[in-house]
Parts: sequence; structure tokens; C-alpha cells
Amino acid sequence: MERTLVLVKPDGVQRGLIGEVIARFERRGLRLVAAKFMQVSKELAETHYAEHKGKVFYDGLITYIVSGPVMAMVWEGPKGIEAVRQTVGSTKPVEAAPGTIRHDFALEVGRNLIHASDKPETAEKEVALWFKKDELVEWKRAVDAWVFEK
Ligand code: DAT
Ligand code: MG
Repeated sequence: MERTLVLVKPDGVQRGLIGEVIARFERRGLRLVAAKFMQVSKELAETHYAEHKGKVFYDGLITYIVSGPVMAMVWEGPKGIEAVRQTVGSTKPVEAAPGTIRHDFALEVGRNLIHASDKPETAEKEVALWFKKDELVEWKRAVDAWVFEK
């Protein structure tokens, strides 16, 4: 079972797409572990996007992510990191596969609606950065045996 960080970015929140994003992950069978609606501080934004510091799009990226509230969530499932990235789609919306969130709701890389951790090391770091341990909910669903093989 893998956990991954998902953010509905400010454009997704402003456009009323929080529910749409949650519905897609729920339908896929992923299990919600944590969620909070919050205004991102500049400090948190800079820590979260530290790997992109110095790139041409960095300043725009920080301005974008702090431009309004985000919906931060942790989702889990077997191969959860990969599964969530697949449902999210490629970074550039015009390169994202039809049926993915970025394809279906976005056009521009600087307004690509959603963040998802890209690999296990990143996911672990990002979940710990955005959520305290006691905000992560351990629970089981009656339907789990029909979604998770083991
Ligand atoms: P992802 O969000 O798919 O993990 P990333 O980690 O490479 O993509 O980049 C983080 C964000 O930075 C991305 O969601 C949008 C922005 N970004 C990435 N590449 C960009 C580019 N070439 N031009 C403008 N913004 C870019
Ligand atoms: Mg990334």
C-alpha cells in the first residue's frame, strides 16, 4: 500500500473542481487518508517546490500555488503513487491522455490544476511536509476486499 500527496491547486479550487477530483480518486478505488483546505504560505510553497528553484518557471509556480486556497489530501492504494499520477495525467495538459484530470480540465502547464507526488521518496517527504502524523487517518472500508486483492 502506498500513500501519496495530492493538491487541488488554486485554479481547481476557484473553478469548483474539488469534488470532481475527489470523485475520480474515489471511483478508482483509492482510499482517502487525510484532507485539509488551506492557504499555502510562501515558505511551504518554497519547501514543496525546492527541486525547481532556479528554473525559469519557478517564480510563477510559487505565485500560482499561493494565489488562493488549495485542497491538500493524502490518498492510498496499491501502487497508489503511480495510480494517482496516471489519473492526474502528464504535466503539460496538452500532452495528457484523454480521460486524465489534466487533459479533461486544463490547457496550460502553469494552470494544470493538480499536484501529485511522483515517486516513493517524494511521496514520503511530501506527506510529512503537508500533514502531521495525527492528521493521517488509518481506516478500513467494507468494500476494501472488492478493490484491494490483498
Ligand atoms: P508535475 O506537477 O507533473 O510533477 P513537475 O514536478 O515537473 O511536474 O513540475 C511542477 C510544476 O511546475 C508543474 O505542475 C507545473 C510547473 N512546470 C513544470 N514544468 C514547467 C514548464 N516547462 N513551464 C512552466 N511550468 C512548468
Ligand atoms: Mg512533480
